[in-house]
Amino acid sequence: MANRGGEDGGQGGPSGVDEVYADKRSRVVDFAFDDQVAAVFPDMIRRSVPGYETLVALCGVIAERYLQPDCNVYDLGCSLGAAMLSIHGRIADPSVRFIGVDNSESMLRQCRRNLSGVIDSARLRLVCRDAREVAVRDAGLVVLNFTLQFIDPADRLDLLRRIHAGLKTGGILILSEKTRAEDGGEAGVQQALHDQFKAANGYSDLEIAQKRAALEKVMTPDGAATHLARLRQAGFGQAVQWFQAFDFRSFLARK
Ligand code: GEK
Repeated sequence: MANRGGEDGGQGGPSGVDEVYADKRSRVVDFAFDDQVAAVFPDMIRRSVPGYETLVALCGVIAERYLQPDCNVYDLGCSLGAAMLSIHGRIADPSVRFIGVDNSESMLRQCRRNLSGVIDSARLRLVCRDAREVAVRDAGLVVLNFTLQFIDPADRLDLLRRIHAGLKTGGILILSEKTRAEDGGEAGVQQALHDQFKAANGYSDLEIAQKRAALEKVMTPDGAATHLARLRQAGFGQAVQWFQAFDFRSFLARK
């Protein structure tokens, strides 16, 4: 991950508008969650991930249904804290604690600003660390929203096993990912629809192409069947897909 927003980096637009890939680059470097991305991230993810706002809001509803008292809520790859804000908005119980983890200092700095004054600091811990190195304990809910896809595929099962081990009985994992259609024909349709979604949100063909090139080496999506099989292998007796918008899906797994 080499893009530090300098050298051949693009622009953060006015008031948080994503223009990171708007200008032609002589060389597209690997995507990184740096200061430039953190400054425009809410706009970037809303315009790039179909259904993102709905999915985040529904995380709060799911928490309301399943969360037990006196437990930890982990958000691994929390970015700016959207899922924690959604869950906190639905869960008034002061015995529930929030632990946000992200390995990008830039993202976590902005997350801290977003959450301070909203979630009581005594109930909130923000940790700058690799999700693979975090000990999960007494968890009622673990959120992995669009994070596993950035983790080395060889490490994914082990991470899910550790999450399963750290969940209380009855605790849940919400796993949201861009998925890869396993059928070649469907893959083409899904990619065309995703491109259409981004174009409808004002991204140019150049922006779409440069962003895709930047993500190529750092993001590795799996198929939906692979996710469900891996969740079961990790020990989750129950795992279902509860959401889909084009190729973006979310799974709910219960211990
Ligand atoms: C949201 N969940 O708004 N360990 C910890 N964090 C990581 C790792 C890792 N190994 N790899 C990447 N990240 C958020 C959106 S964005 C998804 C998640 C996207 C972090 C990375 O720094 C970034 O903040 C986040 O995972 C992925 O619902 O932009 O497509």
